[in-house]
Amino acid sequence: MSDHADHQLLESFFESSKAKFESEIHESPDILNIVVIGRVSSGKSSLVNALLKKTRKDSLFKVRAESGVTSDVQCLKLNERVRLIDSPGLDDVRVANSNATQRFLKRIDIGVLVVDGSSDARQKKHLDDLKKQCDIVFVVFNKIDEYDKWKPTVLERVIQQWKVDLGVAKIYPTCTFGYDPEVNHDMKLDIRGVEALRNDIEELLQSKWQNLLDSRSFTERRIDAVKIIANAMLRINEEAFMPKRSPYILGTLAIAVTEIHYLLLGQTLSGKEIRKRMALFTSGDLCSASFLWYGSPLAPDFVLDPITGRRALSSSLIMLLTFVELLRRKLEFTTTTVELESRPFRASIKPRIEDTHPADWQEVSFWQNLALSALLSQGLSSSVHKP
Ligand SMILES: Nc1nc2c(ncn2[C@@H]2O[C@H](COP(=O)(O)OP(=O)(O)OP(=O)(O)O)[C@@H](O)[C@H]2O)c(=O)[nH]1
Ligand SMILES: [Mg+2]
Repeated sequence: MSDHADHQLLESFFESSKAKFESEIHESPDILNIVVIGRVSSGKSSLVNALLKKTRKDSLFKVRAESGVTSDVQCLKLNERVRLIDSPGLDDVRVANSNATQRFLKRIDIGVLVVDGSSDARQKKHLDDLKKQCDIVFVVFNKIDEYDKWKPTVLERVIQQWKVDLGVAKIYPTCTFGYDPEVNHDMKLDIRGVEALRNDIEELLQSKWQNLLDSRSFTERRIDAVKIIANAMLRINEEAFMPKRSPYILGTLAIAVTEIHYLLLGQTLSGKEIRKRMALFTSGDLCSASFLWYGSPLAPDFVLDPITGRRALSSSLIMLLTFVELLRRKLEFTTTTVELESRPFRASIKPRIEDTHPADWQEVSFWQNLALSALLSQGLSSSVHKP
């Protein structure tokens, strides 16, 4: 990780001086969206101000006693990786406000659902909608000051009822009173419970963000991995149609595997480790690769064998792609993982090589395109962004 990234990681996301409003929300796989949603006037904008440690004077999000104050999704970029978004109330009588939030529900990584008052069925629906879009939802029970005049057990019972009705184990009781500029000036800000929520969101962000960093730096290194694979494949294309091809191909594969390992993990592998891992590709369903070890018994010296030549190409490419995928996903190298992770490559690579003319195999761009598209479709189908 770079010094810059280290520094950013230590910084509180909610205290970032670089925070700025964005007029448009661009979709980006590298940015985490934290969205605060909830019923109209539940205190969403107040909560966002409180999370950002704002005072009444420098509050960023408008707070008023009337309902429907926030009429559009408002987005604040906390840093290069995290956005905090305030949304118009759900169930707003102004349907357009509510719709703006409904549309936005699709792009959420972390949801904060704000509820207040007594439990009601609509909130369960909002929670279910939110859960469909993101793995993590913090439920906040706001306006606890409204229970100050009652015995503490009343608040406890109300929160317990919310927990049961929403089916959640944890609810953050908060107060975010005082951001409305029209409150009496002698009234102090009351932001009880917000710190506990902020700490838990920050903790989660650190770990989620680390995952994002990992996947982003993988994205940057993937292109170098593709170059290593394409160059190895060019060489193997020459070797695959040579008699007694095996030691040459194996040598080329071993070099490529070592380079890929170093590129992705920053560590070298011993010759023994390399052989052990490559041998995994000769067992089970992958025995088609075993020809690599022995050469084709049908191909005496100086007789070219196009069928095993082709097979050597596809098996080699599948092996290299599987190596990248196992390293990216930090999986152990076992017969099972090799078998599983190579399966989609086997399905896609073999026909792509069968259907092309041998002249194509002499082009580095052919191998680059093939490797990149295989890795991309594999990356999209696995859940690297979700810890
Ligand atoms: N008593 C009490 N009032 C609060 C609290 N938090 C917010 N309010 C008040 O509730 C009203 C609505 O607050 P907002 O923060 O604007 O609520 P919102 O959910 O953003 O509202 P919309 O954007 O209109 O959906 C304001 O009058 C706030 O002062 C709280 O913890 N306790
Ligand atoms: Mg609001």
